[in-house]
Amino acid sequence: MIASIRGLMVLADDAPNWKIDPVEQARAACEGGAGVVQLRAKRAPDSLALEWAEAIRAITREFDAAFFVNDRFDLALAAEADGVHLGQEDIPPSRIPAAARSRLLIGRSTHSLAQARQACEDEVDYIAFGPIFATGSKDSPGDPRGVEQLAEVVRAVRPKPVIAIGGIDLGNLTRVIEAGAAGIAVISAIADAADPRGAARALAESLREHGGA
Ligand code: TZP
Ligand code: MG
Repeated sequence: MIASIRGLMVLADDAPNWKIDPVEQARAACEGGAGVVQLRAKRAPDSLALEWAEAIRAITREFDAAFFVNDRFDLALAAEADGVHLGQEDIPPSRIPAAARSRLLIGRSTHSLAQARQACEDEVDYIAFGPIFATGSKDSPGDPRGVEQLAEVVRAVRPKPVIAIGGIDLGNLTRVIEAGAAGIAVISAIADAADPRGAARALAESLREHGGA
């Protein structure tokens, strides 16, 4: 079982605008040195999402990376993922059945200080906070929260790891790590890159350099 979630988390996403599918995104992420992959299948039927999850589980095992499934603890269990990532509109962490909880880590998306504090009370394993910057990768992402709010959340939930998300790239990740984030989660920085593996490597290296890995 993974001790703590930090560093580079790549969301392998099934939006049709990306040039490569979630499994290819996951492979590029792992080859580039990502420590965590999260499958974010918002559109695919369950049977295809499970196929992707099983393929990504095999790749992450090969690279010793952690694997999370977005939204769905049933798919996470079926694919033997390390954890499930729950948004504010998903089943609340406290309602995950104990038998599933004992096998899965839980990440929680938050968009405010109050939600982050609640996630802490729910004893999740990491908190994602964002969007930090503007992003086109999520429907209705809300206003960018910025690095000051990120720093406030980090202080409020310490020592719980906070993963920053939303519009993060090589150009702004230093500010995110300086604000105290334990890591970053990205979609377009990998899925939309001309060289996804190289993009993952550059992010992972920069994170290590700045103490965020
Ligand atoms: N949650 C908050 S912002 C976001 C999600 C899933 C999208 C992040 O994508 P990108 O392309 O890294 O901005
Ligand atoms: Mg969700």
